Amino acid sequence: LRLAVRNRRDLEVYFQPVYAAPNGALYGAEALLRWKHPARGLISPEVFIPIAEECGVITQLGDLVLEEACLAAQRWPDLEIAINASPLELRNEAYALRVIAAVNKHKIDPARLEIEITEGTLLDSAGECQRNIEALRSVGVRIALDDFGTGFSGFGRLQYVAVDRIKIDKSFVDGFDSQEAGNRAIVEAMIRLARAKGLKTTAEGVETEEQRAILKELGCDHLQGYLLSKPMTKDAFDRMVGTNV
Ligand code: G
Ligand code: G
Ligand code: MN
Ligand code: NA
Repeated sequence: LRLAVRNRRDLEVYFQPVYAAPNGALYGAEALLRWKHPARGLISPEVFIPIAEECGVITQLGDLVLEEACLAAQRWPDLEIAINASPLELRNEAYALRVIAAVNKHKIDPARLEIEITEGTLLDSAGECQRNIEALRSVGVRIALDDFGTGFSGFGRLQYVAVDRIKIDKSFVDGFDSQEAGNRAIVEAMIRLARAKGLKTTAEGVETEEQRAILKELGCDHLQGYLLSKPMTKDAFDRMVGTNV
C-alpha cells in the first residue's frame, strides 16, 4: 500500500452519480477509492483504509483523492463532488488548510466540494475535528454526515457541530421493502429533522423503484444507489454525461 500510494499506482478513484430526487436530474458524484492489487485483485476501501491509517499513509491517500476530486470538479463544471474523509484525517490540524489549498490551486468554487465525515468524527474530544469542520465551512466547503443513523452520536450531536447534509444510511433504506413500517418512520423523522435544521438529505443504497418513490414522497433531496447508477471510472462517467474531454 505504501508503494502504491508513493507511486500513485494501482489506485483509482471511481465516481458514483448522485441525482436530484424530485426530477431525477444528475446533481453530483461521490468519489470512491479503489485499490487494484496486481496479485490480489480489487481490494475494498473498507479493508485498506484502516491499513492506510495504521501505516501512516492516510494523509497521502487523502491528498490523492482530493486531487482527483478537484480535477473531477473541473471536468464536470455543473456537478458537486463529494469525498470521504476518515476521522484520522479530520484530526490532523492541517487538514482544512490542505483542502482549501487544493480548491484554490484548481480554482474551484469551494461550495462544489463536499466532505463526507462519519459520526465518529463528531465525537472527537480534542476539538481538532470541529475546528477543521468550522474552518472548511467558513470558506464554503460543505460537510455531510455519512452513514447517518448507524453511529453512536445520535441526533443530539447536530446541536453542537454544524453540518450541511445528512446521508441516510443504506440500512434504513433497505427496510422499506420489508412489511414493517418502522424504517420508513425513521427515515421520515430524519428528513423532517434535517429540514427543520436547514440541512440537505441524500439517501444511500437506493436499489428499487419502490424505495425511490417513497424517498421522493418523503421529500428526500438527493438519491444514490445501484438502481440509478453504480460507481464508475471517470472515463465511464464522461461517456455517461456525454462530454468529450
Ligand atoms: O465504495 P465502497 O462501497 O466500497 O466504499 C466502502 C467504504 O469505504 C465506504 O464506507 C466509503 O465511505 C469508504 N471510502 C471509499 N473511498 C474512500 C476514501 O477515499 N477515503 C476514505 N476515508 N474512505 C473511503
Ligand atoms: O460509507 P459510504 O456511504 O461512503 O459508502 C458507500 C458505499 O456504498 C460504497 O462502497 C458504494 O460502492 C456502496 N453503494 C453505493 N450504492 C449502493 C447500493 O445501491 N447498494 C449497495 N449494496 N451498495 C451501494
Ligand atoms: Mn460516503
Ligand atoms: Na454511507
